[in-house]
Amino acid sequence: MKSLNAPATAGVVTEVSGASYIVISEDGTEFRARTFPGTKTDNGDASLVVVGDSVELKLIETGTALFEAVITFVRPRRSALTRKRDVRRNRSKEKTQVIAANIDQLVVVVSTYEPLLNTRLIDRYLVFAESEKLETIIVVNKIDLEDSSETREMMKPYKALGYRVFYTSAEKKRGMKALKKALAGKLSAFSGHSGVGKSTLINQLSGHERLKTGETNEKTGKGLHTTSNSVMLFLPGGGFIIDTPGIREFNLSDITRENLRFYFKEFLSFMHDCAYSSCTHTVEPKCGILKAVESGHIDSERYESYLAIYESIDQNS
Ligand SMILES: Nc1nc2c(ncn2[C@@H]2O[C@H](COP(=O)(O)OP(=O)(O)OP(=O)(O)O)[C@@H](O)[C@H]2O)c(=O)[nH]1
Ligand SMILES: [Mg+2]
Ligand SMILES: [Zn+2]
Repeated sequence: MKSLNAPATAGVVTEVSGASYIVISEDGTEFRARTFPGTKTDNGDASLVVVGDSVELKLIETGTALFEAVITFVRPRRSALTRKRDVRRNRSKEKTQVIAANIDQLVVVVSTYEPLLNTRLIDRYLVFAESEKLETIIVVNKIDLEDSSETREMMKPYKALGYRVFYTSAEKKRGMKALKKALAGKLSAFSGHSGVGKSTLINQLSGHERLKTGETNEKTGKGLHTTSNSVMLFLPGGGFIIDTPGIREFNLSDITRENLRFYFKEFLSFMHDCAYSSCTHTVEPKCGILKAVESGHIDSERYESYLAIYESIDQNS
């Protein structure tokens, strides 16, 4: 039994359920932990402890107690995958909810069909990843349902920009080896719409049927939001993966209309052609970006995404 005065230890949060956390210490021991009013942190987000957090623990008497440790300190986050709670009227920053912390790599998962491939969402993720300087890979799952040249065509601009694209079928176990290699030795978070197959892929990759997976709606092809909490799993061969709940729309709360242009990396080499230094690349004459779109140097779908995100950013926020 661990004694009350056991030395403090540190670990990583792998699971959150209500007010209870699973923390794996540096030597691989698992603890059931909780926070207490004295839990300290310098992180400003609404979420005190999330999956991926590095925390300091104080062990407590186990005996009859439900918990084996209390979290005394949540260390600063190196990175954070966030989403905004649906509180339209109160758009304060405190409402940003962290889904996963300290990730090295963001894995954007889309599916070819059910739900249908959506590059607008990919572009939102990429803007976020560029702004956070996060490595990103794109996974196109369910290639057993549809693997047309159109699908591959849609992904060409991403490859041209240097993003790595993986084609998989979690169902038919295709493309798993290459994906596994890209995840080795890193902490990666899988994110994407509900029903694209994130949990199914992670079950395949980790070799356990541990995560619950769900059907997609027959009529709409949309997922049913099966995963409700983030969970971190070990990848045999090295690396960790965080499964996250399906998102409806990806939050870009820290992006402004002014800095958005810097996160479309293909814009960078054409911006100096704009007549105005404050060019928004929407309606201005002599705009280097618009010219590049017309000449085909910038993909028009990517530009449409820029406009859509630009429009969606509240100027006053
Ligand atoms: N045909 C086909 N179906 C798949 C594939 N991968 C997953 N599915 C199915 O898609 C449905 C949704 O899969 P999940 O893994 O639950 O999707 P998810 O992305 O985790 O969804 P949320 O947890 O709701 O965000 C399930 O019925 C899976 O069996 C695939 O490669 N091919
Ligand atoms: Mg899931
Ligand atoms: Zn311009």
